[in-house]
Amino acid sequence: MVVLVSGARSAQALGPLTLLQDINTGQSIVGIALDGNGNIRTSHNIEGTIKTHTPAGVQIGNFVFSTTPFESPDGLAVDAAGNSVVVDGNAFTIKTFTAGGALVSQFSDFTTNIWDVVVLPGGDYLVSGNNFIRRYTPGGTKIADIGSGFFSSGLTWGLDLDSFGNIYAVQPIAPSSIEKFDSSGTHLASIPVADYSKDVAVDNAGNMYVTHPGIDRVNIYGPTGTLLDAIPVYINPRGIEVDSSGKIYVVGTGGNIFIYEPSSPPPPPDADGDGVSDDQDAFPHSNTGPTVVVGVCDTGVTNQGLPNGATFNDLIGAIVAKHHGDFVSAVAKLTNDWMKAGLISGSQKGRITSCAAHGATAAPALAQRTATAAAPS
Ligand SMILES: [Ca+2]
Ligand SMILES: [Ca+2]
Repeated sequence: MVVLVSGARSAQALGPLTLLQDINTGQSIVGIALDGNGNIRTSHNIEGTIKTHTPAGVQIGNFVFSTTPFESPDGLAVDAAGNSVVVDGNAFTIKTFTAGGALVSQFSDFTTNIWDVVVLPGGDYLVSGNNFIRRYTPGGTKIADIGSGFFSSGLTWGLDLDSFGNIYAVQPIAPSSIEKFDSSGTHLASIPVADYSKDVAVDNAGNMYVTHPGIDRVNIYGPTGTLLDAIPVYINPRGIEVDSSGKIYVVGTGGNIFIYEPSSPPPPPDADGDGVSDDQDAFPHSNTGPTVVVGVCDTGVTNQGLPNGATFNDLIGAIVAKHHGDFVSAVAKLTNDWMKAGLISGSQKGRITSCAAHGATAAPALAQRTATAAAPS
């Protein structure tokens, strides 16, 4: 038997961090993104270039972003095609380049500075600016305004997404915080962090890695803001990324790309928090209610989790029945199996099958259950 844990993810001990690489580019860096091949793209604000390095530190790309000091690359992202999407902070423009540096498109819908950009799974861009996050198509059509009014200092800097598509945005000036929104823009939480923060990266477990340039430090916070660790980073850390294996990439105006590895990498995503990772879970979004409920009938029997990530309610909900009699016998078979396995007693089996047999209340819910079970998860 598996004991279900609550849906909230707990803070993970990362263990001591090992510095794997120190790549000195010789040029001040503000933004960083990882491409689909694990290579590192960086924006160099003083030199006006975008560079690509392998994780081993070999430079494999370098193109001129701008030759005028009034235009300067800031945050950057890499889209699914491998293009560099770059914030031109001073020119209030988003510019998209091929990996080789050919300009693909650009747009400006801004009257003040913009700071960071992320590419959403569907290809749209999220852009942070003074007191806003906005969603655009790559062509520059505004889709949505997110977070207006949540940034009391009037500034929004670094952006990142977690493995569930939630949005994290840095409010940099004191009192500094990470503002968290769901993928549709609903505000979820305001998480206090140390003051004067620049960028944020989020790992699989929901831990947040925040650069604090004023104190030359990266702080690591658990999902609810517990300070887990602090890394001294020389000098002036700005952009930060974390990859799916838990490696941390930090850049700063000192010109270095530092790559750290935690001794205990974060666990893979587990959306329903039942201890079975999404890729192993028969029901990644389990019904984890406390008791077995059939239709509108609460059996009072504990809703247990099984080793494959299914719960009793998941299995009952997944029954596809032609008519009510079919449904009742499918429930009887399931509960028989559970009783044989020693998971429930005979009287608990009786309570579940009795609820299933209550045709008058179970019938309307049956249609809904069947529709849900048939829909792709
Ligand atoms: Ca799970
Ligand atoms: Ca599950």
